[in-house]
Amino acid sequence: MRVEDLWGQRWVSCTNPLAQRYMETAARKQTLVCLAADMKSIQDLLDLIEEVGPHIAALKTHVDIVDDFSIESWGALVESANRHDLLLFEDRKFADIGKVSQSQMAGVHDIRSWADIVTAHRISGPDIVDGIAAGWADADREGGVLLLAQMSSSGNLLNANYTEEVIFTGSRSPHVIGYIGNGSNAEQVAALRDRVGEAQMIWTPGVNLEVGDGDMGQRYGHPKNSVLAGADAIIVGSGIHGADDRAGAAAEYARVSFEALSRREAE
Ligand code: S5P
Repeated sequence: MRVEDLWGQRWVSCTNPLAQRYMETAARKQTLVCLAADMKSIQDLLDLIEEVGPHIAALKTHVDIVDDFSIESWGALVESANRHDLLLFEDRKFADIGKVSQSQMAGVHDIRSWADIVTAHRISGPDIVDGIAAGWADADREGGVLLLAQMSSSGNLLNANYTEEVIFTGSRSPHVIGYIGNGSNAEQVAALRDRVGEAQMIWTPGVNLEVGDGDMGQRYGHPKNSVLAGADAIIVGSGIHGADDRAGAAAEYARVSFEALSRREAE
């Protein structure tokens, strides 16, 4: 299917190069899955990517949970992500002042040198986005920020007014490619899409084929409902890496998400 037919208005309006690369990859591989690869060793990460790589469109990491991290061995993960044509997304959830966020893009993990996308909270002020962008610029690279507009965890403090401020900031910055939305609640995703319009992405964690409460306050909605409500990527962790048949699970999330997008655009 042609990418413009699959994505409709989103393809036309959402012109950020990283967003366009994601949409092309998703169309070619027929999947909207961003894998939340919450593994604790580099070998576990590499094994997981080898198994599920063909069924996912992006790879999300938490580099600071990897026990045996070194910038040299991380190179193997970057190489693997490139080989599978995956955007590399470090879910760092930056939250400090702009200047410190710029420094945190460097440091031991040197996120600026390998991540295409990072997450950030808006809590400290809008300058955090410029700080992160300056971090990439220090490494002669450009990347995209996903601002947390909603969260999937129960009791979070991101209320509707806060979400509004996040979108106000994000819509004015060329560095913000979109938002994290609450995939556990399709009505919230639909409300977010109404406010965001067509020009930016919404990626939703808190999705699982088994809906309901997860561990430690996590909540899950169905990935199909999230995509029908306006999500462009589903962020799936334990639904894939916790499955007995990880490749089979990834293929199923790919099928469900891709079918939902095709249905959304046909309606
Ligand atoms: O609100 C959020 C935002 C994020 S980025 N809720 C989340 O769960 N996440 C991330 O999504 C979280 O850090 C984890 O990596 C992933 C969800 O994993 P799962 O195992 O619950 O699917």
